[in-house]
Amino acid sequence: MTAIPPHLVEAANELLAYGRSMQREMSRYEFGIQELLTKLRILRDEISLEDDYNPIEHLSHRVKSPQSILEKLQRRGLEPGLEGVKQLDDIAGIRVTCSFIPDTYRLHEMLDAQPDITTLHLKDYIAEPKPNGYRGLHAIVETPVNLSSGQVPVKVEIQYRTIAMDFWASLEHKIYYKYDKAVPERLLSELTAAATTANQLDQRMKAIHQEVRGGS
Ligand code: 0O2
Repeated sequence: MTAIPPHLVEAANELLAYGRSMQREMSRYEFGIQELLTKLRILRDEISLEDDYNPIEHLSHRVKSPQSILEKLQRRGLEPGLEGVKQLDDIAGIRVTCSFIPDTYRLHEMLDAQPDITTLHLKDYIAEPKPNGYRGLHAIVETPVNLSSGQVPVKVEIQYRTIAMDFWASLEHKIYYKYDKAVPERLLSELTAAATTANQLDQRMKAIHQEVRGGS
């Protein structure tokens, strides 16, 4: 049997070590997500109990896929590697789908008020939608995760949307990929108009809800 040349063994070991550190880094994002999901579930259950009202319709989460990470690193002109990854804010993501617009702000404020959460960046695409009509409240937050080796801060992007905002964004996302990002102009205008309709629905549902609950 021919011996494997030492430089190849060394290269393989380096690759394995790199893979392990990448895996360790990615697992931290998953732990950060779990910490925040627990906080959001506690808020949901407490509000349900106190106010007899559930402000969260749906919670979903994801760690960005390697392909999506590579694409973003390329777009930003960052090195494809651990250092580049650390510069991205949305490797870990949670989506909070709420019933009504005020719930999105309320939940963000409640999380932000917790002592172990720091909001690093807030983008209010509800007050100022994107030109295509996209709406949502995006918060990049940092939370500590306690590992066996000590505490590490983890960044997570939380997107708060109403059901109507989420419905619109899901369809827009599907259309965008179906047309490989070259969506016909007519469909783009239709989508922007549909975003206005979704916003009108949100406003009307909010008004009805507030009337039913006596303005609370
Ligand atoms: P995924 O699969 O959801 O992670 P960038 O990410 O570089 O475009 P930035 O400033 O980092 O820009 O992020 P921004 O503007 O806060 O929004 C990023 C995320 O918000 C997107 O993530 C989408 O989830 C959502 N989003 C923003 N704009 C739109 C939009 O016009 N339509 C839809 N459907 N979603 C949008 P990713 O990384 O694109 O994808």
